Order: sequence, then structure tokens, then C-alpha cells
Amino acid sequence: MDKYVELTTETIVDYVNSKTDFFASDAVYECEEIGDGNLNLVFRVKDTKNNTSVIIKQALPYVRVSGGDWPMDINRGAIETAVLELHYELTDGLVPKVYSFDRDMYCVIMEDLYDYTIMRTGLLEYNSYPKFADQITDYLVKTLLLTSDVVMDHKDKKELVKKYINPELCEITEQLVYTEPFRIGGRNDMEDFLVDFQKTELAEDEELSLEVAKLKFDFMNNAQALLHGDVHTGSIFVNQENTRVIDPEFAFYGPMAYDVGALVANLIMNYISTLAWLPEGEKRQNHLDYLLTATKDVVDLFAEKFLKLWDEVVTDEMAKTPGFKEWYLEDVLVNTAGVAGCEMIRRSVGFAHVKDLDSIPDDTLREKALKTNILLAKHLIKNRHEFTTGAAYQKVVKEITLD
Ligand code: SR1
Ligand code: MG
Repeated sequence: MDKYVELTTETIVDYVNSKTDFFASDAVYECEEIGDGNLNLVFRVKDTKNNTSVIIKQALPYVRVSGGDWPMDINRGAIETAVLELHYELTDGLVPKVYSFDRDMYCVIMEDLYDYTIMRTGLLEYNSYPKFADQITDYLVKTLLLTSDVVMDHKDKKELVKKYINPELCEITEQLVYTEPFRIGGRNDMEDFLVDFQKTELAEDEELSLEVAKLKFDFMNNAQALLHGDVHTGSIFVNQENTRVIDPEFAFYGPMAYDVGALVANLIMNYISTLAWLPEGEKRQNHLDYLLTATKDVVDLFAEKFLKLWDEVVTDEMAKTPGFKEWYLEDVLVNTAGVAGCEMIRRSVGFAHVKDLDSIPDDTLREKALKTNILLAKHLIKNRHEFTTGAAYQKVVKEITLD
């Protein structure tokens, strides 16, 4: 196939075999389309006889969940592949291994993380991942700091800024995260009980809009590091031993806070979800304690490792000035809280939601959970200068009730 066509479960085996010699000649194939994201086709092809498998991800030329009427740049498949390869090197394998990329079909063939679970799914089953905070902060600190001007030759870094220009995917974030949830209409999607609340608490809060505007222009203008661009818990595979980050198709040079903030937001939303889903008791308390610790550790380990790695890898003469690294980190942490707030709001009233909140079965509790989420998010945005430690998050998250 040297011309783009959409793959299907009928064509996928021949396709993989035309591109790789991954499977043995006596393979017995089983294939399924497992994509549950908003944009792409994802297939798993398995040889049940020899117990081997691969993942094939094909970028569609439109947003999948739009049914076809929202065109989208398929070159995101090439960006995703290049970023996975770079991140594999930078993080010693905290992302899946890429086997090949096909520029005609915009298909990446990669390692099947069959013994991992998508973190959002795992958290919704109240599992905990003791090594997660340590491993994800390794990923964040290495991918962000090592692609920044603090470390890279500045001309080489500017070449990467050019290489990873990703206007259509950035526009999704600019609109869906930083604009529409704070305005009436657009592609916003919310339950009836949120319509008036969104109007008064979000669209009519000018002080909030001013802070979100600052964060939006930081996202658009601060080419600080090569971001993943969508680090929610659906972009992370976990098990008890390991963490792997997938789906960096939103990658571009932007503010480090965008990656850290998205992650923090998704941990907090699972906390709120747990309060709504589970009755008081040991199971609920254990999961809340785990999420609280994970949130605190993500922030604190990120800060600690960032400062440590900085000393080992900094090359820019001026960046070595005493006090600069602390100033730089503080800015990242402050904006992390702002990003977390925007992510929490857009997942409540915007185009793309999260199962954590939407699946709460009881109507009253779901309404309380969504409104609590929005109010905490506003607090994070407006008071983001106070959120530079894990303890600061721990304090406000611990105080959340749905009573
Ligand atoms: C149209 S894409 C909607 C959302 O899905 C992706 O995972 C990103 O989070 C994006 O904002
Ligand atoms: Mg994705």
C-alpha cells in the first residue's frame, strides 16, 4: 500500500506483514481494533500460536469522534513516532518501542504493552501503582529539561522547534482547553445541571478569564521544551512495576507546565470520582490516600529531580547563575497549577470529558462532583502562585467533600 487508505481488521494482517517480518510464517492471527481515543485507529495483531503481538496506530485525516466532519492533520502520526523515538532514548524506555513508521499510510507499528493497563482504567478499578510517581517524574523531568535551552545547543533546539511545529493539534488545545470552556457555545458539552453554573462560574467570571488568557498565551508563546502535549491518565500505561507513556501526537515546543499540570489534574479528578463512587470505608480511604500521596509525590519529585538533573546537564552560561534554576522551576510549578485547573474545567464542560466524572452513576453525586471539580479548578487557576509544593495540593484536595 503506497497510497493512504484506512486500515480495517480485514486488511491489518497483510499490512503488517508487508511492512515487517515480525510474525513467524506459522502465525495464527487474531486482530482487533482497540482504539478508544478521540482521533486514531489502533489495532492489536496477535500471533496466538507463538504468543507475540504488535500495535498498529493509524492517524485518520479527521477527528474520529466527529464522525468525519472535523478534518485533522495526519502528519501528527509522524510527529508522534519521532517523539516516541526521542523519548525512548531520553528516558531509557519509558515509552513503547517503535518498530517502524509508514509515511504513506501514517501508521506506526510498535511494541504491544499487553501486560500493562491504561492508568485511567486501573484507577477506576481502585488499583494503586506504587512506582508510578517516581517513574512518571523521571519521564517528565528528562523529556522536558533535556529538550530545553537550559541543556540543548540553542540552534539545535530551534531546529526541533521547527520540526515539531504542530498547528492543528495545538489549535485543539487552544480552543478546547483554553477558550471554549470559558465562553458560551462552541463545542462545549455539559449536562443540563451545569448550564447555568458554567455561565455564572466560568463564562461571566472576568477575573478567571484574565488568568486563563495569561495561561493560554503562555501555552502558545513559550517554546520552552518539547512537550508530550496530552499527559492525561489515558495516555499512560501502568502495572505494579513499570510506567509507559503513549500517544504524544500533541507534541510541540511549549511550556513544561502543560505536561505536569495535565497529569496532576487527572489524579485530582480521580480523587473526586472516588469520593462520589465509593461509600465511606477502608476501600475508599485507601484509594484516596494513594491518590493524595501520588499527587504530592508527582509535584515534589518533579521539583527535586528537576533541580538535581539541572546541575548535571545545564550548559547555558547564564542558566548557571545562582538562583536562576529555582526561579525557573517556580515558574513551571505555578503554571502547573493553572494548567491543572484548565484541564479540570475543560473535562467538565468542554468537548472532551473523562470517564472518572462522567460515569458517576448517581445524578446528585455526579452534579456535586462536577461542580466541586470546577470550583477547585478555579481556585487552582486564581491562586496558582500558592501551589508550588505537593503539600499545597495535599491540603486542598484533602478538604474536598461532596456533602
Ligand atoms: C478532538 S481531540 C479532544 C481531546 O482528545 C485528546 O486526547 C486531547 O486531550 C484533546 O483535547
Ligand atoms: Mg490520545
